Amino acid sequence: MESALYPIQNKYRFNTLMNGSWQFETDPDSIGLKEGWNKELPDPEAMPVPGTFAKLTTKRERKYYTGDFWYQKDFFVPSFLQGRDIFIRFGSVTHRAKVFINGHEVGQHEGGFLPFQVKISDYIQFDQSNRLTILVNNELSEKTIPCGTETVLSNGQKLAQPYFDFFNYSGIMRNVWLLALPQIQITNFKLDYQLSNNTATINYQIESNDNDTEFKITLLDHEEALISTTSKDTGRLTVKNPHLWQPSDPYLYKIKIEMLQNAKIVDEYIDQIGIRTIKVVNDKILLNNQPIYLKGFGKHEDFNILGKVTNESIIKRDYECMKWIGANCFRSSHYPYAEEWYQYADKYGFLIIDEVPAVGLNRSVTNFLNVTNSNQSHFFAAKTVPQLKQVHQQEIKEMIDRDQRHPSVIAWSLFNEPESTTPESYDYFQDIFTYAKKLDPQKRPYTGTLVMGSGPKADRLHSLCDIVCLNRYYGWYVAGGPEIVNAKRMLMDELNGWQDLKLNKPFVFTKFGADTLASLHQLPDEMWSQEYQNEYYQMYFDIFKKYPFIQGELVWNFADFKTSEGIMRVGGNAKGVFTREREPKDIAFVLRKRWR
Ligand code: EVA
Repeated sequence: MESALYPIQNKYRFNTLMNGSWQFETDPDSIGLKEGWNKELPDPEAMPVPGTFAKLTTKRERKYYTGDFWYQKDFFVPSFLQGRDIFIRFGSVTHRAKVFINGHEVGQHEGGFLPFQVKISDYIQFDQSNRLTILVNNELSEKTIPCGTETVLSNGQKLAQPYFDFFNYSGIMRNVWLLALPQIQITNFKLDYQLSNNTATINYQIESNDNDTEFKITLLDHEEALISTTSKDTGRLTVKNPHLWQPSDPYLYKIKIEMLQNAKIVDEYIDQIGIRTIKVVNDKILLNNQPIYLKGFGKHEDFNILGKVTNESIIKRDYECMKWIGANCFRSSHYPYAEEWYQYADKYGFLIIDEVPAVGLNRSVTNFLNVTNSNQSHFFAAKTVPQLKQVHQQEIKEMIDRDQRHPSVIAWSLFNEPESTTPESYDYFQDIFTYAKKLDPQKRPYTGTLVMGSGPKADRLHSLCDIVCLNRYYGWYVAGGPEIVNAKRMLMDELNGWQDLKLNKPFVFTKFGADTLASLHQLPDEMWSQEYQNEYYQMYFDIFKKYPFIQGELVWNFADFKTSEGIMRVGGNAKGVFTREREPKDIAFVLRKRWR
Protein backbone atom coordinates (compact mmCIF):
# COMPACT_ATOMS: atom_id res chain seq x y z
CA MET A 1 0.00 0.00 0.00
CA GLU A 2 1.33 3.46 -0.91
CA SER A 3 0.03 5.12 2.26
CA ALA A 4 -2.13 4.22 5.20
CA LEU A 5 -3.32 7.78 5.84
CA TYR A 6 -7.03 8.46 5.79
CA PRO A 7 -7.93 11.09 3.15
CA ILE A 8 -8.11 14.66 4.40
CA GLN A 9 -8.39 17.97 2.56
CA ASN A 10 -6.16 21.01 3.00
CA LYS A 11 -4.05 23.35 0.93
CA TYR A 12 -1.82 20.46 -0.17
CA ARG A 13 -4.21 17.54 -0.29
CA PHE A 14 -7.37 17.31 -2.35
CA ASN A 15 -9.81 14.43 -2.58
CA THR A 16 -13.25 13.67 -3.85
CA LEU A 17 -15.49 10.67 -3.23
CA MET A 18 -16.21 8.57 -6.29
CA ASN A 19 -19.22 6.85 -4.72
CA GLY A 20 -22.44 6.59 -6.70
CA SER A 21 -23.77 4.57 -9.57
CA TRP A 22 -21.13 2.46 -11.30
CA GLN A 23 -21.28 -0.18 -14.04
CA PHE A 24 -21.19 -3.84 -13.02
CA GLU A 25 -21.00 -7.21 -14.73
CA THR A 26 -20.39 -10.77 -13.56
CA ASP A 27 -17.83 -12.91 -15.38
CA PRO A 28 -18.58 -16.53 -14.41
CA ASP A 29 -16.22 -18.01 -17.01
CA SER A 30 -13.39 -15.55 -16.31
CA ILE A 31 -13.21 -14.48 -19.95
CA GLY A 32 -13.23 -10.73 -19.22
CA LEU A 33 -9.51 -10.10 -19.38
CA LYS A 34 -9.10 -11.99 -22.66
CA GLU A 35 -12.04 -10.16 -24.15
CA GLY A 36 -10.96 -6.68 -23.17
CA TRP A 37 -13.46 -5.95 -20.39
CA ASN A 38 -10.74 -3.87 -18.78
CA LYS A 39 -11.52 -1.39 -21.57
CA GLU A 40 -15.25 -1.84 -21.96
CA LEU A 41 -17.81 -4.06 -20.25
CA PRO A 42 -20.00 -5.73 -22.89
CA ASP A 43 -23.32 -5.77 -21.08
CA PRO A 44 -23.14 -3.90 -17.78
CA GLU A 45 -25.87 -2.93 -15.32
CA ALA A 46 -25.95 -0.09 -12.80
CA MET A 47 -24.61 -0.93 -9.35
CA PRO A 48 -24.22 1.35 -6.34
CA VAL A 49 -20.79 1.88 -4.83
CA PRO A 50 -20.50 1.27 -1.97
CA GLY A 51 -22.89 -1.64 -2.21
CA THR A 52 -23.07 -5.41 -2.33
CA PHE A 53 -24.90 -7.19 -5.14
CA ALA A 54 -25.91 -10.08 -2.89
CA LYS A 55 -28.36 -7.90 -0.96
CA LEU A 56 -29.78 -6.00 -3.91
CA THR A 57 -30.88 -8.87 -6.09
CA THR A 58 -34.08 -10.93 -6.05
CA LYS A 59 -32.33 -13.90 -7.69
CA ARG A 60 -30.65 -16.69 -5.79
CA GLU A 61 -27.90 -17.18 -8.42
CA ARG A 62 -26.89 -13.56 -8.04
CA LYS A 63 -27.10 -13.58 -4.25
CA TYR A 64 -24.64 -16.47 -4.08
CA TYR A 65 -22.58 -15.42 -7.10
CA THR A 66 -19.02 -16.64 -6.66
CA GLY A 67 -16.15 -15.86 -8.99
CA ASP A 68 -14.96 -12.85 -11.00
CA PHE A 69 -16.99 -9.69 -11.42
CA TRP A 70 -16.24 -6.25 -12.79
CA TYR A 71 -16.93 -2.66 -11.89
CA GLN A 72 -16.42 0.30 -14.19
CA LYS A 73 -16.67 4.06 -13.72
CA ASP A 74 -15.80 6.98 -15.98
CA PHE A 75 -14.32 9.98 -14.22
CA PHE A 76 -12.75 13.31 -14.95
CA VAL A 77 -9.57 14.88 -13.57
CA PRO A 78 -9.37 18.65 -14.09
CA SER A 79 -6.03 20.04 -15.24
CA PHE A 80 -5.63 22.20 -12.14
CA LEU A 81 -4.59 18.98 -10.42
CA GLN A 82 -1.69 18.47 -12.84
CA GLY A 83 1.70 18.14 -11.15
CA ARG A 84 0.23 16.20 -8.23
CA ASP A 85 0.26 12.48 -7.63
CA ILE A 86 -3.19 11.17 -8.42
CA PHE A 87 -4.43 8.05 -6.66
CA ILE A 88 -7.58 6.02 -6.38
CA ARG A 89 -8.13 4.88 -2.81
CA PHE A 90 -10.47 2.02 -1.95
CA GLY A 91 -11.70 1.63 1.62
CA SER A 92 -11.75 -2.07 0.71
CA VAL A 93 -12.60 -4.41 -2.14
CA THR A 94 -13.78 -7.85 -1.06
CA HIS A 95 -11.85 -10.08 -1.38
CA ARG A 96 -9.31 -9.17 -4.09
CA ALA A 97 -8.97 -6.64 -6.87
CA LYS A 98 -7.07 -5.79 -10.01
CA VAL A 99 -7.34 -2.14 -10.98
CA PHE A 100 -7.15 -0.75 -14.52
CA ILE A 101 -7.06 2.84 -15.74
CA ASN A 102 -7.91 3.40 -19.36
CA GLY A 103 -7.25 -0.30 -19.90
CA HIS A 104 -3.81 -0.42 -18.19
CA GLU A 105 -3.35 -2.47 -15.08
CA VAL A 106 -2.18 -0.11 -12.32
CA GLY A 107 -2.34 -2.25 -9.21
CA GLN A 108 -3.78 -5.18 -7.34
CA HIS A 109 -4.69 -5.97 -3.77
CA GLU A 110 -5.41 -9.09 -1.76
CA GLY A 111 -7.73 -8.97 1.25
CA GLY A 112 -11.27 -7.71 1.46
CA PHE A 113 -11.29 -5.61 4.62
CA LEU A 114 -8.42 -3.14 4.38
CA PRO A 115 -7.84 -0.04 2.28
CA PHE A 116 -5.38 0.32 -0.55
CA GLN A 117 -4.53 3.02 -3.00
CA VAL A 118 -3.07 2.89 -6.47
CA LYS A 119 -1.20 5.64 -8.24
CA ILE A 120 -2.76 6.51 -11.55
CA SER A 121 -0.97 9.74 -12.52
CA ASP A 122 0.89 8.18 -15.45
CA TYR A 123 -2.22 6.69 -16.99
CA ILE A 124 -4.79 9.46 -16.90
CA GLN A 125 -5.60 12.27 -19.28
CA PHE A 126 -6.37 15.61 -17.69
CA ASP A 127 -9.50 17.48 -18.72
CA GLN A 128 -10.81 14.36 -20.43
CA SER A 129 -12.87 11.39 -19.47
CA ASN A 130 -10.93 8.47 -17.96
CA ARG A 131 -12.11 4.98 -17.23
CA LEU A 132 -11.55 3.07 -14.00
CA THR A 133 -12.17 -0.68 -14.19
CA ILE A 134 -11.83 -3.18 -11.37
CA LEU A 135 -11.76 -6.93 -11.67
CA VAL A 136 -12.94 -8.31 -8.35
CA ASN A 137 -12.98 -11.89 -7.11
CA ASN A 138 -14.81 -13.20 -4.05
CA GLU A 139 -13.72 -16.84 -3.97
CA LEU A 140 -12.60 -18.45 -0.73
CA SER A 141 -9.74 -20.87 -0.28
CA GLU A 142 -7.22 -21.98 2.30
CA LYS A 143 -4.55 -19.73 0.81
CA THR A 144 -6.15 -16.44 1.77
CA ILE A 145 -8.14 -15.07 4.72
CA PRO A 146 -10.94 -15.49 5.64
CA CYS A 147 -10.72 -19.19 4.75
CA GLY A 148 -13.23 -21.37 3.01
CA THR A 149 -13.67 -23.64 0.05
CA GLU A 150 -15.96 -23.84 -2.91
CA THR A 151 -18.19 -26.29 -4.66
CA VAL A 152 -19.64 -26.38 -8.18
CA LEU A 153 -23.38 -26.90 -8.41
CA SER A 154 -24.95 -29.18 -11.02
CA ASN A 155 -25.83 -26.11 -13.11
CA GLY A 156 -22.15 -25.22 -13.28
CA GLN A 157 -22.37 -22.33 -10.82
CA LYS A 158 -19.59 -21.95 -8.29
CA LEU A 159 -20.68 -21.63 -4.67
CA ALA A 160 -18.43 -20.29 -1.93
CA GLN A 161 -18.46 -22.34 1.25
CA PRO A 162 -17.17 -20.19 4.07
CA TYR A 163 -15.45 -21.82 7.02
CA PHE A 164 -17.02 -19.00 8.99
CA ASP A 165 -20.42 -17.93 10.26
CA PHE A 166 -21.23 -14.71 8.42
CA PHE A 167 -22.50 -14.12 4.94
CA ASN A 168 -19.75 -13.80 2.33
CA TYR A 169 -20.84 -10.32 1.23
CA SER A 170 -18.50 -8.99 -1.41
CA GLY A 171 -17.84 -6.20 -3.85
CA ILE A 172 -16.91 -2.59 -3.20
CA MET A 173 -18.54 -2.05 0.18
CA ARG A 174 -16.58 0.97 1.43
CA ASN A 175 -15.82 4.46 0.12
CA VAL A 176 -13.74 5.10 -2.98
CA TRP A 177 -11.81 8.37 -3.31
CA LEU A 178 -9.86 10.15 -5.96
CA LEU A 179 -6.84 11.71 -4.24
CA ALA A 180 -4.55 14.44 -5.48
CA LEU A 181 -1.47 14.61 -3.24
CA PRO A 182 1.81 16.47 -3.41
CA GLN A 183 4.48 14.40 -5.16
CA ILE A 184 6.60 14.64 -2.04
CA GLN A 185 4.28 13.47 0.66
CA ILE A 186 3.86 12.20 4.17
CA THR A 187 2.83 8.53 3.90
CA ASN A 188 2.23 7.65 7.56
CA PHE A 189 3.28 8.49 11.08
CA LYS A 190 3.47 6.45 14.22
CA LEU A 191 3.10 7.49 17.83
CA ASP A 192 3.68 5.98 21.19
CA TYR A 193 3.20 7.37 24.66
CA GLN A 194 4.94 7.30 28.00
CA LEU A 195 3.51 8.73 31.19
CA SER A 196 5.49 9.79 34.23
CA ASN A 197 5.31 12.52 36.85
CA ASN A 198 2.37 14.24 35.29
CA THR A 199 4.13 14.45 31.97
CA ALA A 200 3.38 12.59 28.77
CA THR A 201 6.08 11.92 26.25
CA ILE A 202 4.90 11.34 22.72
CA ASN A 203 7.47 9.54 20.62
CA TYR A 204 6.75 9.96 16.95
CA GLN A 205 8.10 8.63 13.72
CA ILE A 206 7.14 10.12 10.38
CA GLU A 207 7.25 8.17 7.14
CA SER A 208 7.45 9.94 3.79
CA ASN A 209 8.44 9.21 0.21
CA ASP A 210 11.44 11.56 0.25
CA ASN A 211 14.52 11.66 2.46
CA ASP A 212 15.53 15.18 1.65
CA THR A 213 12.89 16.99 3.66
CA GLU A 214 12.39 18.67 6.98
CA PHE A 215 9.45 18.62 9.31
CA LYS A 216 7.59 20.77 11.73
CA ILE A 217 5.39 18.98 14.22
CA THR A 218 2.85 20.87 16.26
CA LEU A 219 0.67 19.59 19.05
CA LEU A 220 -2.49 21.56 19.77
CA ASP A 221 -5.10 20.99 22.42
CA HIS A 222 -8.79 20.58 21.71
CA GLU A 223 -9.23 24.37 21.57
CA GLU A 224 -6.29 24.66 19.16
CA ALA A 225 -3.95 26.20 21.73
CA LEU A 226 -0.31 25.38 21.14
CA ILE A 227 1.06 22.74 23.49
CA SER A 228 4.34 21.73 22.01
CA THR A 229 6.29 21.86 18.79
CA THR A 230 9.38 20.20 17.35
CA SER A 231 11.13 19.24 14.11
CA LYS A 232 12.80 16.13 12.58
CA ASP A 233 11.15 13.01 11.25
CA THR A 234 11.68 11.09 14.48
CA GLY A 235 11.56 12.59 17.91
CA ARG A 236 9.45 13.39 20.91
CA LEU A 237 6.95 15.91 22.15
CA THR A 238 6.31 16.49 25.81
CA VAL A 239 3.03 17.45 27.40
CA LYS A 240 2.90 18.68 30.97
CA ASN A 241 -0.27 17.80 32.88
CA PRO A 242 -1.63 15.84 29.94
CA HIS A 243 -5.38 15.49 29.54
CA LEU A 244 -5.49 11.74 29.09
CA TRP A 245 -7.87 9.90 26.77
CA GLN A 246 -10.20 7.42 28.44
CA PRO A 247 -13.70 6.05 27.77
CA SER A 248 -15.35 8.37 30.28
CA ASP A 249 -13.46 11.39 28.92
CA PRO A 250 -12.21 10.78 25.38
CA TYR A 251 -10.11 13.92 25.13
CA LEU A 252 -8.42 14.45 21.78
CA TYR A 253 -5.46 16.63 20.91
CA LYS A 254 -4.56 17.66 17.37
CA ILE A 255 -1.24 16.89 15.81
CA LYS A 256 -0.12 18.79 12.74
CA ILE A 257 2.77 17.55 10.63
CA GLU A 258 4.24 19.89 8.07
CA MET A 259 6.81 18.69 5.59
CA LEU A 260 9.21 21.25 4.18
CA GLN A 261 11.62 21.37 1.30
CA ASN A 262 13.96 24.33 0.93
CA ALA A 263 12.09 26.01 3.78
CA LYS A 264 8.81 25.77 1.87
CA ILE A 265 5.89 23.67 3.11
CA VAL A 266 5.11 20.93 0.58
CA ASP A 267 2.68 18.74 2.54
CA GLU A 268 0.63 18.85 5.70
CA TYR A 269 -1.38 16.24 7.57
CA ILE A 270 -3.53 16.82 10.64
CA ASP A 271 -4.94 14.12 12.87
CA GLN A 272 -6.71 13.90 16.20
CA ILE A 273 -4.90 11.84 18.77
CA GLY A 274 -5.60 10.65 22.28
CA ILE A 275 -2.84 10.37 24.85
CA ARG A 276 -3.16 7.14 26.74
CA THR A 277 -1.18 4.05 27.57
CA ILE A 278 -2.36 0.49 27.43
CA LYS A 279 -0.57 -2.53 28.79
CA VAL A 280 -1.00 -5.84 30.48
CA VAL A 281 0.54 -6.26 33.94
CA ASN A 282 0.00 -9.62 35.61
CA ASP A 283 -3.66 -10.50 35.16
CA LYS A 284 -4.85 -6.92 34.62
CA ILE A 285 -5.36 -4.75 31.58
CA LEU A 286 -4.15 -1.26 32.44
CA LEU A 287 -5.38 1.85 30.67
CA ASN A 288 -3.34 4.84 31.82
CA ASN A 289 -1.95 2.54 34.53
CA GLN A 290 -5.43 1.84 35.95
CA PRO A 291 -7.13 -1.57 35.62
CA ILE A 292 -9.99 -1.57 33.16
CA TYR A 293 -12.71 -4.23 32.85
CA LEU A 294 -13.97 -4.68 29.28
CA LYS A 295 -17.74 -4.65 28.82
CA GLY A 296 -19.32 -4.97 25.44
CA PHE A 297 -19.65 -7.00 22.31
CA GLY A 298 -18.35 -8.98 19.46
CA LYS A 299 -19.89 -7.23 16.47
CA HIS A 300 -20.23 -7.44 12.74
CA GLU A 301 -20.54 -4.92 9.98
CA ASP A 302 -23.99 -6.10 8.96
CA PHE A 303 -27.35 -4.63 8.16
CA ASN A 304 -30.34 -5.39 5.99
CA ILE A 305 -30.00 -4.28 2.31
CA LEU A 306 -26.53 -2.93 3.02
CA GLY A 307 -24.81 -6.16 4.00
CA LYS A 308 -21.35 -4.98 5.08
CA VAL A 309 -21.55 -1.62 3.36
CA THR A 310 -20.22 1.34 5.35
CA ASN A 311 -23.00 3.66 6.36
CA GLU A 312 -22.35 6.30 8.96
CA SER A 313 -25.97 6.34 10.12
CA ILE A 314 -25.63 2.72 11.17
CA ILE A 315 -22.27 3.40 12.78
CA LYS A 316 -23.79 6.23 14.77
CA ARG A 317 -26.84 4.19 15.80
CA ASP A 318 -24.62 1.31 16.94
CA TYR A 319 -22.50 3.60 19.09
CA GLU A 320 -25.61 5.20 20.56
CA CYS A 321 -26.95 1.74 21.46
CA MET A 322 -23.61 0.70 22.93
CA LYS A 323 -23.43 3.88 24.96
CA TRP A 324 -26.99 3.47 26.19
CA ILE A 325 -26.26 -0.04 27.41
CA GLY A 326 -23.09 1.01 29.24
CA ALA A 327 -20.55 -0.87 27.11
CA ASN A 328 -16.98 0.37 26.81
CA CYS A 329 -15.51 -2.07 24.28
CA PHE A 330 -16.07 -4.20 21.21
CA ARG A 331 -14.05 -6.55 19.08
CA SER A 332 -14.02 -5.95 15.35
CA SER A 333 -14.92 -9.59 14.81
CA HIS A 334 -13.92 -10.99 12.34
CA TYR A 335 -12.09 -8.39 10.23
CA PRO A 336 -10.95 -4.79 10.45
CA TYR A 337 -13.99 -2.54 10.06
CA ALA A 338 -14.23 0.57 7.91
CA GLU A 339 -12.01 3.38 9.18
CA GLU A 340 -15.00 5.51 10.15
CA TRP A 341 -15.77 3.03 12.98
CA TYR A 342 -12.46 3.83 14.64
CA GLN A 343 -12.87 7.58 14.21
CA TYR A 344 -16.19 7.40 16.06
CA ALA A 345 -14.68 5.19 18.76
CA ASP A 346 -11.94 7.76 19.40
CA LYS A 347 -14.60 10.43 19.86
CA TYR A 348 -17.14 8.32 21.76
CA GLY A 349 -14.54 6.79 24.04
CA PHE A 350 -14.81 3.15 23.03
CA LEU A 351 -12.11 0.52 23.28
CA ILE A 352 -11.57 -1.78 20.30
CA ILE A 353 -9.88 -5.13 20.03
CA ASP A 354 -8.93 -4.89 16.37
CA GLU A 355 -9.07 -8.20 14.53
CA VAL A 356 -7.41 -9.31 11.32
CA PRO A 357 -9.69 -11.40 9.01
CA ALA A 358 -8.04 -14.66 10.12
CA VAL A 359 -11.26 -16.57 10.62
CA GLY A 360 -11.98 -20.08 9.42
CA LEU A 361 -8.46 -21.47 9.82
CA ASN A 362 -10.00 -24.81 10.53
CA ARG A 363 -11.07 -27.13 7.75
CA SER A 364 -14.78 -27.38 8.35
CA VAL A 365 -17.75 -25.50 7.03
CA THR A 366 -19.20 -25.55 10.49
CA ASN A 367 -15.97 -24.92 12.34
CA PHE A 368 -17.80 -22.71 14.80
CA LEU A 369 -19.68 -25.82 15.87
CA ASN A 370 -16.56 -27.92 16.06
CA VAL A 371 -16.61 -28.05 19.79
CA THR A 372 -14.52 -31.09 20.47
CA ASN A 373 -10.92 -31.87 19.79
CA SER A 374 -11.74 -35.09 18.02
CA ASN A 375 -12.15 -33.12 14.84
CA GLN A 376 -8.56 -32.08 14.28
CA SER A 377 -8.23 -31.46 10.58
CA HIS A 378 -4.49 -30.72 10.68
CA PHE A 379 -5.24 -27.53 8.87
CA PHE A 380 -1.73 -26.18 9.38
CA ALA A 381 -0.07 -29.21 7.83
CA ALA A 382 -1.42 -28.33 4.38
CA LYS A 383 0.87 -27.42 1.48
CA THR A 384 -0.88 -24.08 1.13
CA VAL A 385 0.13 -22.88 4.60
CA PRO A 386 3.21 -20.85 3.54
CA GLN A 387 1.05 -18.86 1.15
CA LEU A 388 -1.63 -18.41 3.79
CA LYS A 389 0.94 -17.19 6.28
CA GLN A 390 2.24 -14.58 3.89
CA VAL A 391 -1.25 -13.19 3.28
CA HIS A 392 -2.03 -13.31 7.00
CA GLN A 393 1.14 -11.34 7.81
CA GLN A 394 0.52 -8.81 5.07
CA GLU A 395 -2.96 -8.12 6.42
CA ILE A 396 -1.67 -7.76 9.97
CA LYS A 397 0.80 -5.20 8.71
CA GLU A 398 -1.86 -3.29 6.79
CA MET A 399 -4.21 -3.33 9.79
CA ILE A 400 -1.58 -2.06 12.21
CA ASP A 401 -0.31 0.56 9.75
CA ARG A 402 -3.86 1.79 9.33
CA ASP A 403 -5.09 1.72 12.92
CA GLN A 404 -2.06 2.23 15.14
CA ARG A 405 -2.75 5.87 15.95
CA HIS A 406 -6.31 5.37 17.20
CA PRO A 407 -6.46 5.68 20.99
CA SER A 408 -9.53 3.43 20.83
CA VAL A 409 -7.50 0.47 19.61
CA ILE A 410 -6.25 -1.31 22.72
CA ALA A 411 -5.25 -4.73 21.40
CA TRP A 412 -4.65 -6.67 18.20
CA SER A 413 -6.45 -9.94 17.64
CA LEU A 414 -4.49 -12.09 15.22
CA PHE A 415 -6.96 -14.96 14.88
CA ASN A 416 -10.46 -16.15 15.62
CA GLU A 417 -10.93 -19.80 16.54
CA PRO A 418 -8.34 -21.48 14.38
CA GLU A 419 -7.26 -25.05 14.90
CA SER A 420 -5.23 -24.59 18.05
CA THR A 421 -4.51 -27.97 19.55
CA THR A 422 -1.91 -29.33 17.12
CA PRO A 423 1.86 -28.76 17.14
CA GLU A 424 1.61 -27.28 13.62
CA SER A 425 -0.85 -24.67 14.83
CA TYR A 426 1.64 -23.51 17.43
CA ASP A 427 4.45 -23.28 14.88
CA TYR A 428 2.27 -21.30 12.52
CA PHE A 429 1.14 -18.80 15.14
CA GLN A 430 4.53 -18.46 16.74
CA ASP A 431 5.70 -17.02 13.41
CA ILE A 432 2.60 -14.85 13.15
CA PHE A 433 3.10 -13.37 16.64
CA THR A 434 6.84 -12.83 16.16
CA TYR A 435 6.10 -10.97 12.96
CA ALA A 436 3.24 -8.91 14.41
CA LYS A 437 5.07 -7.92 17.57
CA LYS A 438 7.60 -5.91 15.58
CA LEU A 439 4.97 -3.70 14.01
CA ASP A 440 3.23 -1.70 16.70
CA PRO A 441 5.27 1.15 18.18
CA GLN A 442 2.85 1.21 21.16
CA LYS A 443 3.39 -2.51 21.79
CA ARG A 444 -0.27 -3.00 22.54
CA PRO A 445 -1.32 -6.44 23.78
CA TYR A 446 -1.58 -9.16 21.12
CA THR A 447 -4.24 -11.81 21.33
CA GLY A 448 -6.55 -14.13 19.43
CA THR A 449 -9.72 -15.98 20.38
CA LEU A 450 -9.74 -19.63 21.36
CA VAL A 451 -12.43 -21.97 20.19
CA MET A 452 -14.44 -24.11 22.56
CA GLY A 453 -12.52 -27.33 23.11
CA SER A 454 -9.24 -25.46 23.14
CA GLY A 455 -9.20 -25.64 26.90
CA PRO A 456 -6.44 -25.52 29.51
CA LYS A 457 -5.18 -28.99 28.67
CA ALA A 458 -5.49 -29.09 24.91
CA ASP A 459 -4.85 -25.54 23.78
CA ARG A 460 -1.42 -24.65 22.43
CA LEU A 461 -1.82 -20.98 21.60
CA HIS A 462 -2.50 -19.23 24.91
CA SER A 463 1.21 -18.95 25.70
CA LEU A 464 1.54 -16.63 22.69
CA CYS A 465 -1.24 -14.31 23.83
CA ASP A 466 -0.90 -11.34 26.17
CA ILE A 467 -4.62 -11.59 26.90
CA VAL A 468 -6.31 -15.00 26.76
CA CYS A 469 -9.60 -14.66 24.90
CA LEU A 470 -12.16 -17.43 25.22
CA ASN A 471 -15.17 -18.13 23.00
CA ARG A 472 -17.44 -20.43 24.98
CA TYR A 473 -20.90 -21.87 24.44
CA TYR A 474 -21.67 -24.03 27.46
CA GLY A 475 -25.44 -23.76 27.68
CA TRP A 476 -25.92 -23.34 23.96
CA TYR A 477 -24.08 -25.72 21.62
CA VAL A 478 -23.29 -27.93 24.59
CA ALA A 479 -25.62 -28.68 27.49
CA GLY A 480 -28.40 -26.32 26.49
CA GLY A 481 -31.94 -25.98 27.85
CA PRO A 482 -32.67 -28.33 30.75
CA GLU A 483 -28.99 -29.29 30.87
CA ILE A 484 -27.91 -25.78 31.76
CA VAL A 485 -26.97 -26.98 35.24
CA ASN A 486 -24.38 -29.20 33.59
CA ALA A 487 -23.24 -26.26 31.49
CA LYS A 488 -22.51 -24.36 34.66
CA ARG A 489 -20.42 -27.23 35.96
CA MET A 490 -18.52 -27.54 32.67
CA LEU A 491 -17.73 -23.85 32.56
CA MET A 492 -16.45 -23.93 36.12
CA ASP A 493 -14.40 -27.06 35.48
CA GLU A 494 -12.76 -25.34 32.57
CA LEU A 495 -12.07 -22.15 34.50
CA ASN A 496 -10.65 -24.16 37.37
CA GLY A 497 -8.33 -25.76 34.85
CA TRP A 498 -7.12 -22.38 33.63
CA GLN A 499 -6.72 -21.19 37.20
CA ASP A 500 -4.53 -24.19 37.98
CA LEU A 501 -2.17 -23.20 35.17
CA LYS A 502 -1.39 -19.97 37.07
CA LEU A 503 -0.78 -18.09 33.85
CA ASN A 504 -0.94 -14.71 35.54
CA LYS A 505 -2.60 -13.24 32.44
CA PRO A 506 -5.94 -11.48 31.98
CA PHE A 507 -8.75 -13.52 30.45
CA VAL A 508 -11.55 -11.99 28.42
CA PHE A 509 -14.67 -13.82 27.32
CA THR A 510 -14.84 -12.73 23.71
CA LYS A 511 -17.83 -14.82 22.82
CA PHE A 512 -20.70 -16.34 24.71
CA GLY A 513 -24.30 -16.18 23.69
CA ALA A 514 -27.53 -17.91 22.80
CA ASP A 515 -29.68 -17.57 19.69
CA THR A 516 -32.82 -15.72 20.71
CA LEU A 517 -35.97 -14.86 18.82
CA ALA A 518 -37.23 -11.43 19.72
CA SER A 519 -40.77 -12.79 19.28
CA LEU A 520 -40.42 -15.74 21.67
CA HIS A 521 -41.29 -15.65 25.38
CA GLN A 522 -41.57 -18.81 27.46
CA LEU A 523 -42.11 -19.94 31.02
CA PRO A 524 -40.34 -22.04 32.07
CA ASP A 525 -37.85 -20.73 29.60
CA GLU A 526 -36.69 -22.75 26.64
CA MET A 527 -33.79 -22.34 24.28
CA TRP A 528 -34.40 -19.60 21.70
CA SER A 529 -36.66 -17.61 24.05
CA GLN A 530 -35.73 -14.22 25.48
CA GLU A 531 -36.00 -15.66 28.97
CA TYR A 532 -33.41 -18.32 28.13
CA GLN A 533 -30.97 -15.70 26.85
CA ASN A 534 -31.32 -13.93 30.21
CA GLU A 535 -30.81 -17.15 32.17
CA TYR A 536 -27.82 -18.12 30.05
CA TYR A 537 -26.02 -14.82 30.60
CA GLN A 538 -26.87 -14.76 34.30
CA MET A 539 -25.23 -18.18 34.63
CA TYR A 540 -22.00 -16.82 33.14
CA PHE A 541 -22.04 -13.64 35.21
CA ASP A 542 -22.52 -15.60 38.44
CA ILE A 543 -19.44 -17.63 37.59
CA PHE A 544 -17.27 -14.73 36.41
CA LYS A 545 -17.41 -13.28 39.94
CA LYS A 546 -15.46 -16.26 41.22
CA TYR A 547 -12.48 -15.87 38.90
CA PRO A 548 -10.61 -12.60 39.38
CA PHE A 549 -8.44 -13.18 36.31
CA ILE A 550 -11.51 -12.58 34.11
CA GLN A 551 -11.06 -9.01 32.99
CA GLY A 552 -13.74 -8.62 30.40
CA GLU A 553 -17.00 -9.82 28.93
CA LEU A 554 -17.73 -9.22 25.25
CA VAL A 555 -21.04 -10.92 24.57
CA TRP A 556 -21.92 -12.49 21.23
CA ASN A 557 -23.33 -10.62 19.39
CA PHE A 558 -24.24 -6.96 19.43
CA ALA A 559 -27.03 -7.59 16.89
CA ASP A 560 -28.54 -10.42 14.88
CA PHE A 561 -26.66 -10.85 11.62
CA LYS A 562 -26.75 -12.65 8.29
CA THR A 563 -24.98 -15.98 7.80
CA SER A 564 -24.95 -18.73 5.19
CA GLU A 565 -28.18 -20.74 5.06
CA GLY A 566 -28.43 -23.99 7.02
CA ILE A 567 -30.35 -26.01 9.53
CA MET A 568 -28.67 -24.17 12.41
CA ARG A 569 -29.75 -20.70 11.36
CA VAL A 570 -33.21 -19.20 10.96
CA GLY A 571 -32.69 -16.14 8.76
CA GLY A 572 -29.19 -15.77 10.18
CA ASN A 573 -27.48 -15.78 13.54
CA ALA A 574 -29.92 -14.65 16.24
CA LYS A 575 -27.52 -14.18 19.15
CA GLY A 576 -27.94 -10.42 19.04
CA VAL A 577 -28.59 -8.40 22.17
CA PHE A 578 -30.24 -6.09 19.66
CA THR A 579 -32.26 -7.18 16.65
CA ARG A 580 -30.84 -6.66 13.19
CA GLU A 581 -32.90 -3.43 13.16
CA ARG A 582 -31.05 -2.31 16.30
CA GLU A 583 -33.94 -2.58 18.76
CA PRO A 584 -33.28 -4.13 22.19
CA LYS A 585 -34.16 -7.67 23.19
CA ASP A 586 -34.92 -8.19 26.92
CA ILE A 587 -31.31 -9.07 27.65
CA ALA A 588 -30.31 -5.53 26.64
CA PHE A 589 -32.00 -4.19 29.80
CA VAL A 590 -30.27 -6.79 31.96
CA LEU A 591 -26.89 -5.85 30.53
CA ARG A 592 -27.66 -2.15 30.88
CA LYS A 593 -28.29 -2.62 34.55
CA ARG A 594 -25.14 -4.66 34.97
CA TRP A 595 -22.82 -2.45 32.94
CA ARG A 596 -24.02 0.92 34.19
C1 EVA B 1 -21.90 -18.56 16.82
N1 EVA B 1 -19.60 -18.81 17.32
O1 EVA B 1 -22.00 -19.77 16.75
C2 EVA B 1 -20.53 -17.93 16.71
C3 EVA B 1 -20.13 -17.62 15.30
C4 EVA B 1 -18.70 -17.10 15.29
O2 EVA B 1 -21.03 -16.69 14.75
C5 EVA B 1 -18.29 -18.78 17.05
O3 EVA B 1 -16.50 -17.59 16.03
O4 EVA B 1 -17.56 -19.35 17.83
C6 EVA B 1 -17.77 -18.13 15.84
O5 EVA B 1 -18.30 -16.64 14.05
O6 EVA B 1 -22.86 -17.84 16.98
